[in-house]
Amino acid sequence: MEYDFRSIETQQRARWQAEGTYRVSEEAKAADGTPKPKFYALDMFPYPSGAGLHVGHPLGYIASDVIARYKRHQGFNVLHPMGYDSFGLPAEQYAIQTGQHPAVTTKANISRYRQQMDLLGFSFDWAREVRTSEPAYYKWTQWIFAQLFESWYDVKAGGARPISELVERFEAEDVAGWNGLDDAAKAERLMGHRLAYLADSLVNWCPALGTVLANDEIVGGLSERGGYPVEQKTMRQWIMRITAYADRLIDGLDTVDWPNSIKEIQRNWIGKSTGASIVFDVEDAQEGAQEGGARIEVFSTRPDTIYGASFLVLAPEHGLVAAIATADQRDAVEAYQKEAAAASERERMSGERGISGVFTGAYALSPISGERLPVWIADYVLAGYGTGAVMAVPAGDDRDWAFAGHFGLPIPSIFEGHDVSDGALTDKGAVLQNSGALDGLKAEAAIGVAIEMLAEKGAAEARVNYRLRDAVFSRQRYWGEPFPIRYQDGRPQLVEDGQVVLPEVDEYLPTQDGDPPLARAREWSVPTGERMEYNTMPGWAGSSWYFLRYMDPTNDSTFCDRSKSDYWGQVDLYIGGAEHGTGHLLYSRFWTKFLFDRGHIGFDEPFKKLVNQGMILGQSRFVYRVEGTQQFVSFEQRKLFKTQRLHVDIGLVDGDVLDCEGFKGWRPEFAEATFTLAEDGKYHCGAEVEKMSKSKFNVQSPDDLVERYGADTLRCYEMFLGPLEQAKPWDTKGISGVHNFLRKLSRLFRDIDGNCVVSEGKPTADGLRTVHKTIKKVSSDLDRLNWNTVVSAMMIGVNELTAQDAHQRALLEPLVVLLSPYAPHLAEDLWGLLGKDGSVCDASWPAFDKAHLVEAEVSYPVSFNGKVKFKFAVAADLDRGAVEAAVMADDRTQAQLDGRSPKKVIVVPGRIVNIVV
Ligand code: ANZ
Repeated sequence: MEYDFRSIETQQRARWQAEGTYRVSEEAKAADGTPKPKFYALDMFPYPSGAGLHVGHPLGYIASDVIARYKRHQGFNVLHPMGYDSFGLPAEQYAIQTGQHPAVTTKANISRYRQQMDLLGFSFDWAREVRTSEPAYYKWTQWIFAQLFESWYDVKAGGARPISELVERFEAEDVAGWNGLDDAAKAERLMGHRLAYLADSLVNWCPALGTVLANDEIVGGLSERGGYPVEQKTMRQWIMRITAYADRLIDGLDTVDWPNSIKEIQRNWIGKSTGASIVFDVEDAQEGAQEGGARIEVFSTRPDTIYGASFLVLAPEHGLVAAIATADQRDAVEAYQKEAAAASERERMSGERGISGVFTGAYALSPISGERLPVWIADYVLAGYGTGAVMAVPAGDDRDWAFAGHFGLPIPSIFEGHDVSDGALTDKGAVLQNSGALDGLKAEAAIGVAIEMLAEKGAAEARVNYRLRDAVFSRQRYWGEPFPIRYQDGRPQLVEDGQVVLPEVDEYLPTQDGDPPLARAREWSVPTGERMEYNTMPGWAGSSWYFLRYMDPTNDSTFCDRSKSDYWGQVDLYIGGAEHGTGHLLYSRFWTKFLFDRGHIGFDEPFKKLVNQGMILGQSRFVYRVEGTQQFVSFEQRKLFKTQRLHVDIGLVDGDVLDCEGFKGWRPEFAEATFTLAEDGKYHCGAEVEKMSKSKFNVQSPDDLVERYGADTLRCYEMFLGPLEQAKPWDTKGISGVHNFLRKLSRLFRDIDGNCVVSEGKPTADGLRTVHKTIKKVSSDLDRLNWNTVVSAMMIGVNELTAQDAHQRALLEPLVVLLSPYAPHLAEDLWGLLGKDGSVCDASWPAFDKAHLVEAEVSYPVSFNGKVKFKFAVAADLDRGAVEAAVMADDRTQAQLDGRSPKKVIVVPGRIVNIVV
């Protein structure tokens, strides 16, 4: 057989394993003894779910593997590792239902993933595998947490510093009476500076999941996982002071080569706005107000519009509301507060709840004009943003304008030529009027002047505000990293040796008192009066630094030796889904910057280049059940009845025709199914392209395809489907074509009986041209990360060589190397057939030689009076006169002339010959 892919693939994989082909070492040297340059190609590591891999998963892994192999051919020392993000909710949910320890399920899932990945011939160095749920790994996640706990952000120095330095400073300068404080007060003060700190915070609590969720784990007001309702609740939580890094997280984006869409998502998420905080005194503050009268501080990006402020609005949760509300408004205010608490932040922001608000009865005084401004509460002002209070400028802000209109509040006109009944004018180019000293200025100039004027009265200071919040880091779950924290006198202390191993519990549920599952741990022995931290870390903890651990995976004295991280440096190419823009990709940048600040690594952005692979879509199939019956009608009749559309496993459908017997046996509830068939006697299913997912029964497992066509075919096919970044429907129609390409390629090397047909003869000029054209195209496509067009270039090359009956070694050797990133098993096999020592993986990438690209012959279309009559091939280096002479001497020309002599012969060198008669 010329292409026995099954035996080839099994053999080559065994060989790679035996020879350690994919082991990498920092010591790698080039043939001449010089150190090789490094290249780090990384995939987002998977969460090992119970469902195994479908064909959408390996798409990114294949793409990164192609580049890893390409770079290795080019002489780079390539780090290309893989591991598992193995803490997480599904294993825990399963544990709750079945009592099965999450570690057991996780282990089983991992071995299934590994089996599937092994089939695909990746060049991963498995000796570097990491699993975030292994104690030897999370020991260092805990260590990083401890470093964060022991650090503060020194704004002057522009980075994180040890908290001990802050203590020294407090002591030396007796800052704010530090030396007189007792231990508890000191601890509390330091908590306000630590980068990992404990605080009461308003969190997104999901009762159904029994845990707190981060903003990016909530979609449309519901939990991303499971779609359960989420409510706001105050809890004492570990929090990461990511806001200290807000500016650097924005600036760093300019230094990385990422898709603009992801950079924009991060910029918006961080949401930097510059403006001022302005204070308004409350008139006749009610009883209980702060000494000296209540003051409302607002945050505004447009302090220049202060003359247009006609009322103030506080968030319903604002701490001053109770103090300033007048007696006759108190009931209405409290009722409104209750109502607003029930709505999510997103609902409040979107305005979909309509305009609502209540007057507090109090008035504040404008610091600039002394005017009395009524103070309202309304849910469009968010408690957690800025100061939770705004000065409302209806002429300049849409929401303020709508609010003023709704409640009949004044809309002062502050912009020249602006009719306030038309709506707010948000354009910063508008010229101010009725604004005292600001008249005639535009926002750009007026903002600074306004801040200065207000600052002189002590009523304002410039301020930068971020939408980004500090990140809640506690989860009330079992299957996560325990904190290296115990409590003494209610105060958190680091556990001395850093490591706390996840303890056994009898049930994976909260306790009766509502404590997280870890409170059930029996084996935790702590002195009386102490307890361990019961929360665990969130899913993003382990994944924020895993790319570093691959560099030094077994070190048990440090998370990653500095010499290793200096050697490998940043990830040169990171491939993964786009859905991690505000989660993983932001948090890992934050931790990287922190580790850099503290001198543990030498770079402060983790991923130099990022590519987001598009989603693979599945072809779903549907059956139509007449409601309330077991009668299924074929697609054509679905509208004749009241029918329910149900997903059916695509394995039971051929084209659109259902295997009815198979369907009955598929699931017990369909055992009694009866079918109304179409006119052709078949049951036709409906079809739709949707996300590939197990729940839609449209999943294609790579295993079946590998079994049928081989891993090399699947690899080439997945790349061939289209540009990596695009979403694309999965369709196996073209896979046999790709398989035939590999078979055809094999035939250049072996005949149908498997005998080697490679010759030692001299290659033809045509053969050389084909090969060098292909080298050129494949190299430049790979340099530009155009994975898909490489496959078509290779196909064209192989077709040409086949037509040329080319079997010369000099042509086939470079071809094998070009093939190797895409079809490594076959390439390795053919490399052996060519009698080469060592692995094809170490072969140098072929250089292309321009000289071979020059066409040896040119084929001229020959026209008579403008009509093409035939093609005429001549040597490319003939001059105009020689071409004319050769054409004229040809029989076909003489036949066309039929005895006439031409009036004119026009030769355009390299292009056409036109004969005018
Ligand atoms: C007066 C003003 C006049 C405003 C004007 C805008 C236009 P960004 O860019 O999103 O930071 N704001 C402040 N805190 C708020 C809160 N907690 N909830 C809702 N809105 C709040 O926008 C900041 C602007 O949003 C601030 O500037 C404030 O309204 C409002 F012509 O102040 B502005």
